[in-house]
Amino acid sequence: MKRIATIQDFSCVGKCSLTVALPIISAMGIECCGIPTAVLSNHTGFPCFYSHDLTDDIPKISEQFNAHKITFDAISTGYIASIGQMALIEEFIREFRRDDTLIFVDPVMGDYGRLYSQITEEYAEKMRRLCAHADVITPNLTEAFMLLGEEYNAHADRGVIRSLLERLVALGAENAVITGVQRGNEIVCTGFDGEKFYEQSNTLYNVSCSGTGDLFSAVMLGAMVNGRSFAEGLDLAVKISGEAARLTLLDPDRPAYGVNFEQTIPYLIEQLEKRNGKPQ
Ligand code: PXL
Repeated sequence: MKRIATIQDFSCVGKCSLTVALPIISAMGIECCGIPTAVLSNHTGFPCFYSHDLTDDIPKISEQFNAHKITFDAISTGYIASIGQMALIEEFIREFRRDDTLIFVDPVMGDYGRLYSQITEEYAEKMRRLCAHADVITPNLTEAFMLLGEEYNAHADRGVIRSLLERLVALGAENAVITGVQRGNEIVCTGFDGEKFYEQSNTLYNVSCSGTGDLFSAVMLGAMVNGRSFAEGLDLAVKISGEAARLTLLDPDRPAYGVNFEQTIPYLIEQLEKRNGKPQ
């Protein structure tokens, strides 16, 4: 079985990060080793939250992984709780990266032109460095502008997106995706592999909730670890996050609690079976 190490926070309430990545990657038939960067009572989108930073635990966890000779087919990162963790995560990647290990960085920093609580310019600078080590990065539009040190522009057209992608790849990542760009009544994700652009769109559902980007990344990562190409991973991730947005909108519970990924899992399995054939 393939094995992924994913480094992001554990938020007890408000579906995002590990509580989304673990079930999704498991449903894709991959072992998921979650390394928590922090434990939060609830994600930072709530008016207040309790956060217990786990920076000092990261080297102790990797020491044990080394002692047990644990290897990973991919290492991914999501929300990183503090700047001090960036260097430790870079160190983790250096230690556990083999020639064929996929490094997948979701530079979680903000959305809709606004940065999440606790994210600073210095944080963005460190995130830029982390992205340079990656095979795939998946910023949303806010994060793409932030990585490039540019002012946010919500009305980025296709030309602007392509130019951002070219400059993101020039930062050092092999492949980049800009997720969740609104164009009319569609939501568009565009990928760039250094040569070709790949555009995938879905119906725009008028719902804003935490975890949609984390779900997108988990699906794309899982698909690529299962041997799918960058373009195939992008296609699947757009389909699954679109369906999750549709189901979240139908859910009478407050979307502040996060994306309805749970009821999207049967659709994910259906899409995987369509692509791979049913397991015997
Ligand atoms: O989904 C992004 C995310 C992840 N983790 C935490 C967050 C957020 C967005 O608000 O607060 C803790």
